[in-house]
Amino acid sequence: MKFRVMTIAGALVLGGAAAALAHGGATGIVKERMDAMDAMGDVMKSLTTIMRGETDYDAETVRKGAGVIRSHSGEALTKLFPEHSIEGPSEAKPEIWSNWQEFETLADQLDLFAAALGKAADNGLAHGAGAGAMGQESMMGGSAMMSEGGMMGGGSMMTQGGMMGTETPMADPEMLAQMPADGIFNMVAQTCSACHSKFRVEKK
Ligand code: HEC
Ligand SMILES: [Cu+2]
Repeated sequence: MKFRVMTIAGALVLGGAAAALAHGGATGIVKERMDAMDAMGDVMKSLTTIMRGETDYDAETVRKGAGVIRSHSGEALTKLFPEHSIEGPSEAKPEIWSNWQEFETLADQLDLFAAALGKAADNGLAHGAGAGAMGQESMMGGSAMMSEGGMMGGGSMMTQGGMMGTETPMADPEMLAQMPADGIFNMVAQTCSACHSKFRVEKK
């Protein structure tokens, strides 16, 4: 008994140390934004299993997750990046501040897509609940709409590549809210990646 308690306590301490190490001992605003990013990472992880059909579809979970992402996007995100705040273990690139407009646009895009995901939560998956294999396929393809043919009612929405380009105009929120949840989820995920590939140092 005593041993077991000690083991749990030990695990807790180790867990804490691992978390601190993961952030490389970051403090202040750098730690704050890492924590915010991690919170979004956790949401994306749990929503991924839903979008792939590996977990039962639950609109409320999707809505809540979208809300968490939204709370860390837009201005909430950009205000965690005061000019040249690259102390210690930060993986932020200096390009953030020489391309601030683009960085801001991506943060706003995340807000837009997260809001749309919240609204689209009730739409469910493109191929219906339980279509695991298909869901997976759409995750991989990065575009659920592709295989939906005319569902989105127009070719322009299909070419997501163009749409995710940072200079492209924002999509119409009403239109986004009509999308299957996994489709808009992919757009959220692509926004994370777009910003990371440009503004975050690659992990060694
Ligand atoms: C507008 C740009 C931008 C967007 C959008 C963005 N990130 Fe980040 N993210 C960053 C930057 C920059 C860093 C590096 C921050 C640092 O180390 O100082 C980062 C770091 C992270 C980290 C590592 C945190 C750590 O502990 O060091 C995770 C996880 C992460 N982001 C997840 C996400 C997820 C998930 C999304 C989308 C839901 C997302 N990010 C959207 C810019 C962005
Ligand atoms: Cu970290």
